[in-house]
Amino acid sequence: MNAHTLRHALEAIVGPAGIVCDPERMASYLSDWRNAYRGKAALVVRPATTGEVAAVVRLCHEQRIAVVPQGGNTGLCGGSIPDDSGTQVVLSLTRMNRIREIDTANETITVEAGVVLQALQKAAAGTGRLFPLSLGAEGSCTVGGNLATNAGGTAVLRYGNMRDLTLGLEVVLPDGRIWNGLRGLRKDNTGYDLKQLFIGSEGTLGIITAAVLKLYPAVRSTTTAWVALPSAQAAVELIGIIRGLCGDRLTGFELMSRQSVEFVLSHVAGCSDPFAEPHPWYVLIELNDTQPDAPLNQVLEVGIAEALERELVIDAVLAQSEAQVSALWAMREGISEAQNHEGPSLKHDISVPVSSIPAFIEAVNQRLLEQFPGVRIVAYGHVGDGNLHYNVSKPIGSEDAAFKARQEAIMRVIYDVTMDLHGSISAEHGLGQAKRAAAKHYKDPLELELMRVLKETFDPKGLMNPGKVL
Ligand code: FAD
Ligand code: 2HG
Ligand code: ZN
Repeated sequence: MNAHTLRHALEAIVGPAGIVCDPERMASYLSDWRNAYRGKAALVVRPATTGEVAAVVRLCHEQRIAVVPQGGNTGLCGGSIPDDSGTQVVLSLTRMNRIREIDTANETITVEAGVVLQALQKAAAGTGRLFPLSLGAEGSCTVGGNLATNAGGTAVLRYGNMRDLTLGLEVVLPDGRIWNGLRGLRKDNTGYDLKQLFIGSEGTLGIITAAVLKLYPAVRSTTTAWVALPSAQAAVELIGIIRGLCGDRLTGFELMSRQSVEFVLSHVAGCSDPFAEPHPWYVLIELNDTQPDAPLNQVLEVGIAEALERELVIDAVLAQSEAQVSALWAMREGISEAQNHEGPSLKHDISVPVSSIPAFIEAVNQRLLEQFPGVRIVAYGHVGDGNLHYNVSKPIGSEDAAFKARQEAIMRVIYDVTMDLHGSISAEHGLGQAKRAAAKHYKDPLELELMRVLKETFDPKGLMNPGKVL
């Protein structure tokens, strides 16, 4: 089928509003927001219903055309970007943006894959409930992308990641059949849990078109603190103290190195250092409660007082207003963007057991600075989940190209230590195209073999997001 015939066949399914084929309008679908990944496509198709997705996928299956699912295109591993053959079809889910049902008695919400995370949060809030997934890209990323990457974010400590928040899925399979698994059941032991195969599969097993997600009671009290620490080890001890006092009211515990904060102070408008002096490490702590006027400040103050006594904390401020809460979170959420202003950011989204975080940082810092003098280490992240974004920026004054040439060697140092500490080379961003080769190198061969068996079973023609994950 030539490009002209393909366009007409797809247009007959989705109508003219569902086709993007002029180069200017296609551009935003063909590269990511950092411009780190770029591709070409035959065209972009934007179906508006599950039936249309199924018909598009069926046609592509018959014609052996590869399909690249795309949501908000905020992913950090190039998973939603086509290759450079110009033959693949990008299937954007953004027109599938309906909230299908809110069942308050069952505490569930059924949404289509193209619903933007922030719109989902607002719909939940409108019923006095919470949808807890929260991340920096929430104004643009979609539920389908969150599911396909098993997104994490800043509230995983209390509520879990996307896997934990999902009860049912509707999926268009690679041959165009529709699997209706939209069940809102909290208990269902009728064999293998198929939805979990699609969650985190990054569009390689099928296209998620809708989901039944869990709702939680709205948060009515919040306390937020910005705390300076002498070391990462102190952060690990502090989280133990705070969790012991607060239990699951501890919602966020985000670690940031001084370098991370300095980048934000230099590049993100309106941010200012809460302390007069610089300190080696910071954590942003958030406690939530469903009770109004819960005494969270007092509990946190008790924890911080104990930590001060044990010299685990240097200084701390508790936010006194909504504006201060937002300002502290803006510092944390601004790191990713701020780092882009300092040249290429080599991203390493690793996890190790929480207890191994200090050993990880010490070993990698030492090896990197020995082997690559002057590199700037931007280590931060969801330390309560054992998840660090151990990103690296080039030495001041050096060339981007020279730095990028060292990418592989830098990555090896970081991933070798990660594996020594029984960790993972992707905690929450997935593999996409960025970490496909690394996964082949570092993942257990038996696990890879089983993944390949699954891929071949679901997608024997290899048409679903080829070149990603495996
Ligand atoms: P896309 O980028 O469009 O796609 C991501 C992957 O999912 C691709 O492989 C794509 O093919 C596949 N896909 C998309 N939709 C579907 C579908 N309907 N069916 C099947 N496959 C599909 N991630 C975190 O986990 N935690 C964070 O804290 C976090 N913070 C971020 C902060 C910033 C500033 C940015 C830019 C990104 C951040 N991310 C984070 C990464 C990203 O936002 C998430 O991975 C998000 O879940 C991707 O959603 P998306 O709709 O943009 O997906
Ligand atoms: C975060 O936690 C995101 O801010 C983005 O996962 C991390 O840009 C990154 O490396
Ligand atoms: Zn993150």
